[in-house]
Amino acid sequence: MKRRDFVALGLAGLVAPRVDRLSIAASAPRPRPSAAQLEWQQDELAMFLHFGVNTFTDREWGDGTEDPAIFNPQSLDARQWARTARGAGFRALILTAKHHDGFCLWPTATTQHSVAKSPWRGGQGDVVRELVNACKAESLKVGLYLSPWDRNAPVYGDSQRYNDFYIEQLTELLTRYGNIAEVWFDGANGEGPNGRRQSYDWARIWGTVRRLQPDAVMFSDAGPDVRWIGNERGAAGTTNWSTVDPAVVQFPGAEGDAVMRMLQQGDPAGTVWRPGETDVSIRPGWFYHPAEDGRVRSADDLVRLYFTSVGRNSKLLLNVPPTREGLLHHVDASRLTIMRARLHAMFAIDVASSAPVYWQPLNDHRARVEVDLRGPKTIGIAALSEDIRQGQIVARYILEGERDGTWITLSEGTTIGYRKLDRFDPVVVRRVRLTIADAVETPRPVQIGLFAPA
Ligand code: FUL
Repeated sequence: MKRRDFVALGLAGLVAPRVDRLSIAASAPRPRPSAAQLEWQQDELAMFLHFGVNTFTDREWGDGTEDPAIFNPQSLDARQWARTARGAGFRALILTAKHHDGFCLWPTATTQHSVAKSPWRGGQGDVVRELVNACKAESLKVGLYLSPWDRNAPVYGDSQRYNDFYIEQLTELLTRYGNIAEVWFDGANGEGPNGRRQSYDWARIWGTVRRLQPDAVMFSDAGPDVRWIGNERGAAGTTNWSTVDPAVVQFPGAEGDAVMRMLQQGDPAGTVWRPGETDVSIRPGWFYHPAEDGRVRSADDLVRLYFTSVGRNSKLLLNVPPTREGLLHHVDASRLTIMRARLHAMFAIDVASSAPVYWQPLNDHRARVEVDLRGPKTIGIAALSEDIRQGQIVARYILEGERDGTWITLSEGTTIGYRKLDRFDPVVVRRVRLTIADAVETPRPVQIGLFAPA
């Protein structure tokens, strides 16, 4: 099931917002990432696990009337999830502890609608606990998705009572299982015009997470720490600032063109650091459906997703849904292994790694970096990075290579941020230069990695 889709807006027609330097200068100092946000970004890859009653009913959105007795993953092995993820280079697992159907994957005191009423492990099971143990064993971080929209809770729509109920669920999850690295707040709501109207107490919800897990990052359309990227297709904006204007997206599920643009592109004049997370599934659906076994993304497609997410200053949250047995499907697992091998081979040799680099400031907003490759080198991929500990400032750049004494353009772009990956036609060059053609602050050196064509 899809959320709002940015396609409707005509992504191709988007123009990078003009950088208004005067308004930026007036609002100094520029935002920088917190330690938790920095680590979140450097992790690059997290795995999403959509699992629950939908896995057994073959649906994407359950309606809350499911019988807990259907939940019975005979061979559930969270270690297999964690081992697969780690082997493929993922650093965190994020589980749907509760999806919109309200079924809880941990034995909660807040409702009967949970694993405790299922036949799995004789009603003694706890998927969250098994996930946490597996992550510990494989040195992975843990993230939890707790759907705000709940189609089972009788108090949903009775705002005060549901907020209390939700806080209680959150408190259980954030106090029983040790460190939680990311808490995921989904913005979906399918109640429709005649449905129940719940007004969420976001200030209280976010405050509870900060208090109970001060090092966790909170994800939602409105952050506060990391933001949704605005689509579920795996594509961050080619212009993607990690700063946003918080007034534009004030709560999860906010709609409108300005909201979508802010999610996709951020805002160079934004007053808060809120980098974008790109969530996308390895299969057409978020939950496992046997009929989709033949529609798992290819390894090439997964590599492409890495370029359009991590390679556009975002983070990739790739969903790999466990089967009814409670295992990652072997087809999905093998695609991940091949993806990792391809990425590894692609970025194994940086021909610029030991090359002398010359840094030349041109004026307050322009600068140039030149890399002398000391001999002809065939390249087809560039990896650019700003030192985001200092914030993000590049607004436009041109990358050129010197071939037989003439400079030719290899790629051009707007933002760089944590990592910008550009692919271009293979070319033999001796020198490469990056011109920062516009920056919102005095330019600082940008790191350049150069790799053979893949
Ligand atoms: C959406 C939900 O409605 C989908 O079921 C899924 O969980 C996705 C990640 O977010 O808003």
